[in-house]
Amino acid sequence: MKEQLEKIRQDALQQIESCGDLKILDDLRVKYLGKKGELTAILKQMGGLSAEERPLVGQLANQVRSDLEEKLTNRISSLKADLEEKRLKDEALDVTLPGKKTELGKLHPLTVVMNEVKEIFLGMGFEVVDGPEVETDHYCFEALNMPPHHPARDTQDTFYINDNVLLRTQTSSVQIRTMENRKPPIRIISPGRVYRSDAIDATHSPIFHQIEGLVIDKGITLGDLFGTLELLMKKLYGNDTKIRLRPHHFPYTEPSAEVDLQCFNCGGKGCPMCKGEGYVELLGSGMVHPKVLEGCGIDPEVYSGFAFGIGLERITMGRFNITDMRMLYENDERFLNQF
Ligand code: 2U9
Repeated sequence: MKEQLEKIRQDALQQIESCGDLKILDDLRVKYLGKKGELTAILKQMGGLSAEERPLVGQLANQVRSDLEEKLTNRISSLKADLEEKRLKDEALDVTLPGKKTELGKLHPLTVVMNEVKEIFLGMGFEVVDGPEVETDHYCFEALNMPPHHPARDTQDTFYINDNVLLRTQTSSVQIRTMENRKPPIRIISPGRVYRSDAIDATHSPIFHQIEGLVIDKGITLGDLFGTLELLMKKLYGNDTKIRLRPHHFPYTEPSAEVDLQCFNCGGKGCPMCKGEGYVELLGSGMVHPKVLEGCGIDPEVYSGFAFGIGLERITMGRFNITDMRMLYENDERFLNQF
């Protein structure tokens, strides 16, 4: 039995000394010192010893137990000290290092201009109204005085989902929905995403943004349209900004007019920047067509109104001197960080 005790002591001390893991150390403690451990198993055999041997073997067994407990305790303390030292080293924080700069996000240039235009119209007492992007033929074409065979309905211009459902080509559908549901006076803008079946290039995108405006009341004139758009342009481009109305045709307005911005570079004389025109086309507008009013239950003999449509990308590209529309959609931080 003495030999067994000596063997346990040697084996256990050697395993404890070479162990680098607290969990394994605990397993060794259970293996040798636990209730069902190897040392306990030997002590259970002491009943068979003679009266002379029993005290000697008992003393040796107690010595082995205290040796192993001392070794275990020291080894556990040493491992814990090593772990603590490693933790302190790993988590060491050099407080003299400069702080990590928090990158602040920025608004996209389209959002900047969209917000500016919204603020200008809110300041004029307009309300911002939203509506569905998936529209029906009625709200996109029919109610805008574009009968079934009108070219604007051609599939190459419009994303049709089925014969009657499509992606809106302009936010005019929101104006129609508003006119159907409200009595004049109406003074709204409807900003938002619109869709045209165009190939993407430097000046076209199948998805782009519009801001349309609509004013319906008694006695609204072309002068009100001009004054509103002139104020918009002055607020966007500065007080010296000049605009002109140029006759045009849209099915949903009569009379219709393109609105041109006087060239900043030549003051209207004509230069390479404005291709000799002296003006740059910026948006479309007109007096709401009586058929459109009637279609929404508004009596054109009592009420009149004007409407306009602004392409947000065009305004934004002009504002920030962006030459390729695709840059606005590529999410390239090298481009976007300039604004
Ligand atoms: C209703 C009646 C009339 C909105 C109008 C334009 C002229 C126009 C274009 C500008 C650039 C679309 O984004 S764009 O390609 N829009 O030229 N839009 S008048 O006329 C309306 C709107 C709603 C009920």
